[in-house]
Amino acid sequence: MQRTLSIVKPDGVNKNLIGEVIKRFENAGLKVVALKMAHLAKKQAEGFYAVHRQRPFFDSLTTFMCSGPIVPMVLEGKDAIKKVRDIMGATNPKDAAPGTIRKDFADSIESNIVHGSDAPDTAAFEIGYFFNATEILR
Ligand code: IDP
Ligand code: MG
Repeated sequence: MQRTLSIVKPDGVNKNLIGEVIKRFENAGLKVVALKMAHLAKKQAEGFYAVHRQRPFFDSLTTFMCSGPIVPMVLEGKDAIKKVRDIMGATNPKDAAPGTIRKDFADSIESNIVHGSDAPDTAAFEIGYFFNATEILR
C-alpha cells in the first residue's frame, strides 16, 4: 500500500471537475483517505512548490495556485503514486496520452487541472503540507 497527494487545481475547481477527477481515481481502485478544500496564500503556494523555486515559471505557477480554491486529497492503494501520475497524464496537455485528465481537460502546461506527487519522499512532504495525522483515515 502506498499514499500520494493529489490536488484539483484552481482551474479544475473552476471547471466543475472535482467529481470527475475523484471518479477517475476511484475507478482505478484508489481510496480517498483524506480530502479538503483550501484557498492558498502566495507564501503557502511557494512553500508547497519550493523544489521549483529556481524555475522561470515559479512566480506564475504560485500565483495561479492561489488564484482560487483547490481540493487537496490523499489517495491510497497499490502503486498509488504511479497510478495517479498515469491517470493525470503528462505535464503539458499537448504531450498527454488520450484518456488522461490533462489531455481531456487542461488548457496549458501551467493550467493543467491536477497535481500528483512524483515519488515517495515528495508524497510524504506534500501529504504533511496539507493534512495532519488526525485528518487522514487509518
Ligand atoms: P507535474 O505537475 O507534471 O509533476 P512539474 O514539472 O512538477 O509537473 O511542474 C509543476 C507544475 O508547474 C506543473 O503541473 C504546471 O502547473 C507548472 N509548470 C511546469 N512546467 C511549466 C512551464 O514550462 N511553464 C509554466 N508552468 C509550468
Ligand atoms: Mg511535479
